[in-house]
Parts: sequence; structure tokens; C-alpha cells
Amino acid sequence: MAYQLWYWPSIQGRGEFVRLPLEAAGIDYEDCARTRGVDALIADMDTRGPYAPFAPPYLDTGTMTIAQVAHILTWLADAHDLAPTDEATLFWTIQLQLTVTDMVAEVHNVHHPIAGGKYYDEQKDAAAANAEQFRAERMPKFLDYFEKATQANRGDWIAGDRWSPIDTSLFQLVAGLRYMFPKRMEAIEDDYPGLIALHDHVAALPGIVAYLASDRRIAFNEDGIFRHYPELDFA
Ligand SMILES: N[C@@H](CCC(=O)N[C@@H](CS)C(=O)NCC(=O)O)C(=O)O
Repeated sequence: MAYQLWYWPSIQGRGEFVRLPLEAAGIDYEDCARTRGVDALIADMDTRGPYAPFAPPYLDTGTMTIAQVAHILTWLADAHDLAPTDEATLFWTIQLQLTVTDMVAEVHNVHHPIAGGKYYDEQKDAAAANAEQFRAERMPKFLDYFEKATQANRGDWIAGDRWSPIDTSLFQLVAGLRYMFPKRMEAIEDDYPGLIALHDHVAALPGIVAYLASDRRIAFNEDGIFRHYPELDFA
């Protein structure tokens, strides 16, 4: 039976971090809110009682429902034999994935520094200030950390000789930052050769090539996490 992935249907958002390894591994899934509509997602969350996820994305495996991106990816990697087999390496890749979650939250707060429930237009001044410190301090700090992680392994991937979900997540991070901050990324990308090589290796995976060319890949847009507001992007 195909897994049911539930996520907002019009954005890449956090759901993309789950879609990518499903696509790369050729795992059968239904992107339910895209096939059934956004009201179906809201209704579905309501049916899950005390076990309801706090927020999408969540994956219904047929026997249980898992929310939180890093948690979903840990389960998927284990269930589909994608995870590093060595325990220390496995826990390190989960640690990296949780750090991706942290960075994604900060990326979101760049354009929503005051309140997630308010529009960007209502917090533009605070967003400009937040973007400035994000570009100058947080972005290089996170990217330095991930770049160093790419040095742990001689091969094409973060760990071992095959990709795992942290690789597809780092691909998405690079792709998203390039969309959101094209000027800033162009200025600093050369500092991250390992990360850019990793991005390119993921982009060349057959499942990812097919996915990116398909209409299943939603274009980046200004409703998602990685939003391009030119007034927030400087080298
Ligand atoms: N830490 C969670 C965050 C989930 C999350 O914030 N989902 C967003 C969409 S990207 C949402 O729908 N949030 C609704 C809310 O926080 O009320 C994860 O990584 O899955």
C-alpha cells in the first residue's frame, strides 16, 4: 500500500524534505492534499484524536502516523534500508537532520520574525533586521557546520557509499537558500565546495532528476519557507 504523505499542497515547505527521499528511493506514496485538496488535510488532522500531529508534514505508514520531519526521515531510512548501519554514524546523521530542522525554523523566521500568524507585509522592518543578521552570522555558521560534516566521508555522500535522507535534505537546503538569497549565496558559495558537490550528486540521482522535471515538484514561491524577497537579499 502507498504511504500517505500529508502536507500543504501549494508549497515545497517542510514537506519537501520528506518528498525528496521518497522520490529518490522510488517509494510509492500519495501526496494526499495534492490529490484530495487542502480541506482533506484539515479534515484528516481532525480525525486523529489525541494522536493527531501538531502540524504537517506527517506520514501515515498504514500502521501508524509519524510527524516531525526528522522523525519521519529516521523511520523511512530504517524501513527502506537507506540509513547508515553503524550506530554512531546513524545518530550523527540524525543529529545533522535535527540541525537542518533548526536552520529551517530560522529561515522561516527571517520573513516572519514577529509572528507566524501575521503577514510578511506586517513585519517587514523586523524582517529586514532579522535577514541582515541571518545573512551575516547564522547562514555562514550553519553552512560552515554542514560543510565540515561533508568532510567526514571521502565519497559522494554524507556517510558511506550511498545516499541517505540527510543528503536529500542538504540538497534542499542549498536549493532553497539559492532561491531565497541568490546574491548572498553567490557571494559565499565558494566557501562550501563539499556542500555544493553533495547538492550536485543528489540532483543527479535518477529519481531526483525525474522528480525535478515533473509537475510533482512545486516551484519555490512566496508562500513557502524559502521565499525570495529582493529587499532581504544582499551579498
Ligand atoms: N518541527 C516540525 C514543524 C512543522 C511545521 O511547523 N509545519 C508548518 C508547515 S511547514 C505548519 O503547518 N505549522 C502550523 C503551526 O505551527 O501551527 C517539523 O519539522 O515537521
